[in-house]
Amino acid sequence: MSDAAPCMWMRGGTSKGGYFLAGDLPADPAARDRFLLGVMGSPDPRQIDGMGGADPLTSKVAVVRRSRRDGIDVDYLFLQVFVDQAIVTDAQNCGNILAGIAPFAIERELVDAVEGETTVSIYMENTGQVAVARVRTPGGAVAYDGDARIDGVPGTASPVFIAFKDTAGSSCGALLPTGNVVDEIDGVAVTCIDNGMPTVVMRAADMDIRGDESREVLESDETLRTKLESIRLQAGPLMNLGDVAEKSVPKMSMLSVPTAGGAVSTRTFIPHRCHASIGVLGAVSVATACLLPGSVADGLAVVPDGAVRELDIEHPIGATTVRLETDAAGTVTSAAILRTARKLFDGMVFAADPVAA
Ligand code: NQM
Repeated sequence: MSDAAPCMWMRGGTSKGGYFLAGDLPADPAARDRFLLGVMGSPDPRQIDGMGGADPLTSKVAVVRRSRRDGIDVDYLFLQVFVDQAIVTDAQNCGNILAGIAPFAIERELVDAVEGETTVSIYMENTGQVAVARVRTPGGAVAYDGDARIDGVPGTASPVFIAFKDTAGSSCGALLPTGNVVDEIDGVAVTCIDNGMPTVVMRAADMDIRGDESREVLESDETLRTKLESIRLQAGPLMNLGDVAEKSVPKMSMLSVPTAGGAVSTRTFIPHRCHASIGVLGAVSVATACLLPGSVADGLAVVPDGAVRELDIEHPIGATTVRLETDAAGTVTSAAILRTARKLFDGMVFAADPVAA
């Protein structure tokens, strides 16, 4: 096993991680995962011997290759490296790390930059869907500075516009994988939905919280965490995800009335830590639930009318705006989101041996 590889560290949206060309990593998935555990310094709650930031949001990896698929520029595989367990999982997508894929692909010359703006079509290997990203490329080089702002990231940066199509049932096979708009698990009404991210949506009040608590308060609530995990382990098989004990899906999103003029307020566990904000595809899935008559969001969410609807999904540090397009029947047909990304480091990354760690 190699103990070093070329790597670019990037912030993608409100997450951060290592971006690799597929050819720079061991081809065998077990050897690759072992190497990546060493890169991040996992398993260790502090990830002190690696690059991970002791948080699932900063312990992420993108593996990128030139695509052989028609009309697709690059293939992107997302890997979540657990912080305190020796687990690397491809069981979910990540729309935040996705924000760095087009810049990375241009930097690594997988895609030629066009003067002004470059469009990159990305096949998301985890779920077999396509995202199209647009990035600023003045003078044929990626611009990182700009005036776009996203909640959860200080300052401004160059915009990355991302559009998704056909995300319904990305991992679960259907938008509503249980066949129901609402199910009851442990006496709690839940909407199990997958519009890009398998998510169990429930009302905060039904989980005995207000819904406006901080990440720290919720993470220290052992009763809440135990209830959430019990519901999650039962929801996994119902959502066609099988045994989810060692998977990072489904996410658990608790809703309450919006407090800042948005569509709905959220607190989301991903699944064992509370998200500092909310994931991109997690927000798309929650926003989609808000449009479903009879879902647990019905009566809580404030939803605009029209074929194109912008929903601000409020979270602990602001809001994530999701733009949904719907057909005549009100079914969501596509989603779009604004992110930013930044190159942080480019060089060789060195990995400790995770077994010795
Ligand atoms: O939902 C965190 C993140 C994510 C995932 C998580 C994401 C998405 O914020 O598309 O971006 O839910 O594990 O990076």
